[in-house]
Amino acid sequence: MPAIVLIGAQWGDEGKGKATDLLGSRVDYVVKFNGGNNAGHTVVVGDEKYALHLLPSGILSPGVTPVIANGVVVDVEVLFEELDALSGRGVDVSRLKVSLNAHVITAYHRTLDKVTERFLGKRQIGTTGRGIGPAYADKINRVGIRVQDLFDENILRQKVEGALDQKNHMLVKVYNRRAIEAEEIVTELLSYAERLRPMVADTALLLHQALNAGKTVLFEGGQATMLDVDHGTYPFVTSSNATSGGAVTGSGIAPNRIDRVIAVVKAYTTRVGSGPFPTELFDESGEYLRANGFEFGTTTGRPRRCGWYDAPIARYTARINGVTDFVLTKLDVLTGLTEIPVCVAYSVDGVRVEEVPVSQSDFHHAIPIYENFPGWTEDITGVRTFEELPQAAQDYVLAVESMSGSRVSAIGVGPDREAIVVRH
Ligand code: 2SA
Ligand code: GDP
Ligand code: MG
Repeated sequence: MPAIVLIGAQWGDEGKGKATDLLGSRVDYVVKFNGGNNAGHTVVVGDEKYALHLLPSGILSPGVTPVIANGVVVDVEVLFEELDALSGRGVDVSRLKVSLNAHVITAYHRTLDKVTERFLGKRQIGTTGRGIGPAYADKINRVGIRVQDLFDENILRQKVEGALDQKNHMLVKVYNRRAIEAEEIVTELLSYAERLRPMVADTALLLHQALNAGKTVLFEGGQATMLDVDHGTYPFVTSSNATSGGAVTGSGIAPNRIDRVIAVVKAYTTRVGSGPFPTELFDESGEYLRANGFEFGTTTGRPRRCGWYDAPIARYTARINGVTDFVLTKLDVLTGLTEIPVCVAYSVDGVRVEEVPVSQSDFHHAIPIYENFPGWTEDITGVRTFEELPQAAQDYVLAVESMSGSRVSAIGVGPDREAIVVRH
């Protein structure tokens, strides 16, 4: 199993951090290939709780080499803060490698993210405000700053001046803000170079050589399929490819090297930020899921919107990503419900639809068609085999599996590292 891609199946926060951490002891490299410090992964190890944003979750496993690949946008200050916080808690962070081709998030990206959101008013995306969208926009516009630019003062100055030309015009004329001085940005970025130097590498080559040497590499997706800039609920998405294809372009390894695609899917659904969400609940059931599942953003602390499991979304995820295995998380959060509805299809303008509609307005209008499953009351957090689960919980998992287009290989039954039932 040399190359494994692990991605989110829904709108994020499915428990990818925990799933990666679980596989961590069996892999040699963990690679972050998209997004930046908008991600939030919570991993619980014994009594210790770690919240990771920019660093891949694999950093917590001794012996693993964590890699920040070319597809990531890096806020270097945040990178140093996370590294310091982890080493302060005794985690060895010395093996981290950062791609020379990764793009850098600067102060002007963070400013633009915030002012643009404010300007959008009712139409705002609900971004994390970390500068992610503006940094990717610069990458696509070919005015981005890459990690390698921090090691060449002349080039860096030219690039920052070029990037700020248009932005300052916008900031002053459209947003009524002060212009940003290129020299301030250059000085800040140059101050990172020395500390960054030992970490930087041609990570595409490094990973190629690792795979050739028979090493196991885990590609850890940030955000999720429904937040993917191409395949998600555009424009209410993040600005990167969070699907399995993003692991290829975001790391420089070839598609035919991928052996397995694991999608992490919650036993219900959550979303933070704006955008369509057919199974969203506005009643006490939604409150129940939020309270029991502790559904608050790891990065921003925002309450997450909660709803029932959406099987068309799981099938869509299976198709777009080539999912070989699902990890179904947070089954324990459903304990205590008398009845558990599952969305099996949608009704769009009175017509039954089995697939996620490609039209944005159809998806906005999609009304879930539910099938109800009996709940259970037994505490399942200590369960470690499928057969030990209450019959109703087993039936729920089997029903969800049969609707979702791939096998359920593991089931999360609690936040702890060990709280998992492995089936395959
Ligand atoms: P951005 O900041 O440009 O990526 O925001 C665009 C949309 O992507 C959503 N998004 C996320 N959704 C779920 N979890 C994310 N990470 C944090 C977490 C979120 C937090 O793990 O809890 O702490 O609030 C994440 N990152 C981006 C975002 O809500 C926008 O809808
Ligand atoms: P990620 O962004 O996909 O890594 O997920 P987050 O870390 O943002 O959110 C998932 C939350 O669920 C974290 O607080 C995890 O500790 C927690 N979690 C993961 N798996 C389980 C599970 O099976 N049961 C419960 N109750 N919590 C879980
Ligand atoms: Mg998260």
